[in-house]
Amino acid sequence: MRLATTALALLATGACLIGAAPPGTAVASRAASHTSGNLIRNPSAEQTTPRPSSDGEAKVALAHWKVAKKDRFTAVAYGTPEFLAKNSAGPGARGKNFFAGGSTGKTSVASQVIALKSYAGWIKRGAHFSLTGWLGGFESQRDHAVVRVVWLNRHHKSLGSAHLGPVTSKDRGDTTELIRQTASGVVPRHAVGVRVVVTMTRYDGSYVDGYADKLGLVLRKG
Ligand SMILES: [Ca+2]
Repeated sequence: MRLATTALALLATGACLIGAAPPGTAVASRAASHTSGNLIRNPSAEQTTPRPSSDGEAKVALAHWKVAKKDRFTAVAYGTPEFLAKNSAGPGARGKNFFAGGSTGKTSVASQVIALKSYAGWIKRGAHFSLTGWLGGFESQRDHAVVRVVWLNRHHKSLGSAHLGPVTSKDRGDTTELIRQTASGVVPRHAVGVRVVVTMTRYDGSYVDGYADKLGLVLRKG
């Protein structure tokens, strides 16, 4: 009897502790559950096979990104000569690599499609999105990067889009660097997916010097 009473008391204490989380904790976890976290996979060009070449010229495979065979879209390591330096203006916690257009061609494109099924409830009631990324290029060359999100309905047709960039050589003051860009809005109500497309375009030189890193797409409950 005595044991049973103690067990019950412990159970009651346990239940009480679970129910009595500090107010700050409860607020924080509620807020966190109202945002999706970054939906873009391999958003910072860190997952590559193999590692970027020492001259930045080789095409490496980027996990989760689709790149056409003819395209040279790739990842380049910070600090590669004639590219972004490790201390070039750009994002903090940038990792080792950034996205680049690659060694030849006029344009280079990488894309990925993200299913939004888990957020159907939010989207129906008007979810907000925030698209962020760091874009740039090389010295005075006009090559640039654009990041576009295209909202897709269940027939895979576009419901609208938003984009970042381009950041021009003038924006960069003819410096090799990355500048943060943002876009936001409301997710179209019939969206069941979103295609993220990174396009690098060359105007000068032979390398497609559109650069990008640390891309983010976050949904927020409306
Ligand atoms: Ca990176």
